[in-house]
Amino acid sequence: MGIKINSDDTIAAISTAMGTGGIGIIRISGNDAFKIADKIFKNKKGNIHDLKSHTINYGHITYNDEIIDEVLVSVMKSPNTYTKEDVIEINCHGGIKSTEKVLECVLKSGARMAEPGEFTKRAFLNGRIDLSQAEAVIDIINSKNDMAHKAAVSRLDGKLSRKVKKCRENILLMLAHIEAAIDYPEHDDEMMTYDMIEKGCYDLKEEINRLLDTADTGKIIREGINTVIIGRPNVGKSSLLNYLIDEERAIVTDIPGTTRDIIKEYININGITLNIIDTAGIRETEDTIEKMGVEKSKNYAKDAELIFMMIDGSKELSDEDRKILESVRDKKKIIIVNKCDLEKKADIREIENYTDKKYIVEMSVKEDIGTEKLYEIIKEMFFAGKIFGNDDIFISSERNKQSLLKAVKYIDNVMETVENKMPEDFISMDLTEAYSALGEITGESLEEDIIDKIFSEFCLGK
Ligand SMILES: Nc1nc2c(ncn2[C@@H]2O[C@H](COP(=O)(O)OP(=O)(O)OP(=O)(O)O)[C@@H](O)[C@H]2O)c(=O)[nH]1
Ligand SMILES: [Mg+2]
Repeated sequence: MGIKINSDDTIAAISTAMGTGGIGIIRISGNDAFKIADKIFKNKKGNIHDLKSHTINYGHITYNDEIIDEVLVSVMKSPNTYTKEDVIEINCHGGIKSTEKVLECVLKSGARMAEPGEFTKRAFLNGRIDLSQAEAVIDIINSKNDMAHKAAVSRLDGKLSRKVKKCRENILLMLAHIEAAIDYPEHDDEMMTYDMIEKGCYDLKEEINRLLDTADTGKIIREGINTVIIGRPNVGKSSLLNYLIDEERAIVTDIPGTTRDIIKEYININGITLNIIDTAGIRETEDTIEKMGVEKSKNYAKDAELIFMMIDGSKELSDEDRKILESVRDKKKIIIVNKCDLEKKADIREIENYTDKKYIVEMSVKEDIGTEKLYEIIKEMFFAGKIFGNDDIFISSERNKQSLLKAVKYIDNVMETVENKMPEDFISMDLTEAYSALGEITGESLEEDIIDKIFSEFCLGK
């Protein structure tokens, strides 16, 4: 399935989102991009080959003498293009029909439909960007909040790549030193080699661990925090959801048992995304539908990364509250004591038995009291109150994390070998493995099918 670097195919796809819009863009890339465009693009200035590179040109797409659309065509000659190949971008009128018809003309004139992510894959295979930068492209497209966007842009700029490359260079230096020691044993001062390797590994491990430390934060920034609101019926869970997303999304009534099925939404709070779920109030019930909802609530709570456990502060704590509190005792949670606009009946000291007091917030969704505190707690819980700068690098993909962990494992092996004064060949072997594990991040040492899989998760036209 993989497309080889020497593929002669010229590929094409609609690169803008499907639907109606101001402009739709059809992108063509490959050796025949200009030839194909020439067949269908009529303009006053002449052939595409005669046009200056990196210019935008007015004209019409025509097929069998029929005018298909009025367009602007960008002509970009290799190698300074997205894919490093000849690239044509046809800007036509946005609209499902116009873009589809122009694409159809392009395909009939000799281009092949691109696979998802194939343009970016070509940029990678042609050496313009490495794999971590290619992954950053898709992260930029998918980013749901400012922080995720900023982190992805910094990765596209090559910040992570440069760091990984530096580590790999250091490993190569160590390998060279060992090779020399093996080839010219008469010049080798064994102690010096071991000392040098030990110091090198120590520094390397520190550098990699620093990156690994960012993995949890990186994942949260990229994917958001999976948050579930739970509590007894009628405490105000759906009201909180509606408040947070600023929309009347969930039905709110004063009848306990209003929410039956779960409702998923996502919200941004100061750059942090919460993937939030409102659930059915948990209670013993004979109602079949409600019962199913209650089961779902419990299951979602089990898998959540953060729980908003809500209590009605205007009522005394009930056994049902206690049972729910107990069931989430070991989870990361914030206990929200709602309806603080009414007279307080719930005993906060008893609630403190279930969590650190700093994670209890008295709120009134109705009167907009306590939300700022809620946001502060979340920030403190997940980012330890840290503010991130432009230079921060985050490991946000599980794939990258696994490669780093693998590298650390081999470096540990090397350190053990050195400690036990075992032969230098062992060191070379493990260092080579660590070198290759790090290369997986930039894509220099990855199997083709894994690379294919990564790009297949891209969207069409990118
Ligand atoms: N006084 C007061 N009433 C509130 C507050 N928050 C919610 N309510 C009211 O409490 C009632 C229940 O609110 P919901 O948001 O439907 O409660 P729920 O927890 O989703 O209930 P179920 O879906 O039945 O589990 C509604 O009448 C809300 O208007 C608050 O802060 N103060
Ligand atoms: Mg509800």
